[in-house]
Amino acid sequence: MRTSHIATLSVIFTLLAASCEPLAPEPYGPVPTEAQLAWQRMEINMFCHFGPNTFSGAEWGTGDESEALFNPTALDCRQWVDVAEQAGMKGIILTAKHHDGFCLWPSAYSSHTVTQSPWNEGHGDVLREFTDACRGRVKAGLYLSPWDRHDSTYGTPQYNDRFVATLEEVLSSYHDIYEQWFDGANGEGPNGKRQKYDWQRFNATVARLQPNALVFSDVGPGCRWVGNEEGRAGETCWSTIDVEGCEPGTGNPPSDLLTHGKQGGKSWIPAEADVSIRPGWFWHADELPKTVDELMEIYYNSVGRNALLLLNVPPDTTGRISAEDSAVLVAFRAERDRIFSKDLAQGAKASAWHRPGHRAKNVLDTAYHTYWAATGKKAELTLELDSVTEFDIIVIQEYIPLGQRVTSVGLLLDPGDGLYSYTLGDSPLCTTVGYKRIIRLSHPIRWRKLVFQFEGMAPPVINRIALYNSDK
Ligand code: FUL
Repeated sequence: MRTSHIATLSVIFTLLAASCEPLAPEPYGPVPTEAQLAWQRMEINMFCHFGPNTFSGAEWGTGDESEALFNPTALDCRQWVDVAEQAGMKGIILTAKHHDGFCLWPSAYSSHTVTQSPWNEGHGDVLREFTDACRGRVKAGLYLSPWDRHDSTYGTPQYNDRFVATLEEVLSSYHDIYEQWFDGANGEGPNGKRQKYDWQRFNATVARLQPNALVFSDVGPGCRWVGNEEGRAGETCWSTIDVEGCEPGTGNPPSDLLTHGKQGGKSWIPAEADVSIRPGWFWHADELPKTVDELMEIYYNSVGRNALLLLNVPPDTTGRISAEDSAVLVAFRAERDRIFSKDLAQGAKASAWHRPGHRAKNVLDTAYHTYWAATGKKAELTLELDSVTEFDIIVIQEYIPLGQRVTSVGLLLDPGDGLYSYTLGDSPLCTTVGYKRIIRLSHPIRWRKLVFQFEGMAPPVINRIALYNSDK
């Protein structure tokens, strides 16, 4: 063959190959950063409230309690990590400094720290032990309360300098931090004054020293408070929201807006649902953990509604997570595994109009980055199951790297003759989907051919549909 023919053929082949390449749809609206996506995929993380309150029985320390209070008898941060791993949690956030101002590390900017406590004869460092224990196993995050009831400069501009110096200290002395948790609480300091927090500087300090860390606050910028402490996102829950002019704490948007987010909002600030396994945030001898059923309800209302669940599990006075709490966490994990280990949609035939290369069958595989891309804002996807199947839970995931688009999902039960279908219920199955939506049906359905009806602000992009039976 002549060289010119070979060249022509190779151009044709290249063009053909290019035309078969799946063309990714354009992103729609704001999209998550890589760090936000990785964070959302963690799904359930652990919160650890630990400090002088653990020993005094208080929830909000006054700031003048003696450092002698802090004396865990058998601190074991590796045990926290063991429990988190067994419970299927991917990260742990520790209260390095709560409102009482006590620092769990030997801070150069405070004399109200572990150094002044009897624990390890003043040579201990909980943050060191915590971040070392997390390394390579789960991600570590830090809670630092700007509200400080101990610091004498609180209520003056010097306090902001001190808080920034403290942040710099913790963010540069330990390992990588995946989330910096800023509590919006803003009460009075020891001199009766309130502080005007310099949020811009606080956020910029995190961005400079831990560029991959998400900043949690009531209004982000990394992730936002869900607006309640019950672990409940809205039935409609957008990861988009408008927060211009808002500030954590005093300048918060209405909690309803935080719970639901805003369709068409300008910023991607997904919701984090923080809730405690016990009535209090800190460990108290007379309190008991929630039951598995209560935790499952929380799971459905948070992870199942496009939020991340941050479940607080407070270590006790020994410095370990109590046997009651770890037992219920292991049972909570076992219950999730029991329900969600067998996807009944596997083996089904999926069909729909689709953009080239992004076929309907992609909703059935477990690869994260393959998806079905619909051709219009209203789109149907048919799942023909192997046989008549009983299910009562439907899980749907939008491929959020291309934005959150879906505004409603309905389901038709097709008798298979193509002539007519039954609508399931009068209303759609759900409104928003987002990263993950878990729909619990009021009663199990036995059917074979299902037609999902999607509507979106832009053509839906779905990376997963799965069916489960909670009874089996
Ligand atoms: C609140 C605090 O006042 C509570 O003590 C707890 O730390 C909770 C997670 O945030 O704002």
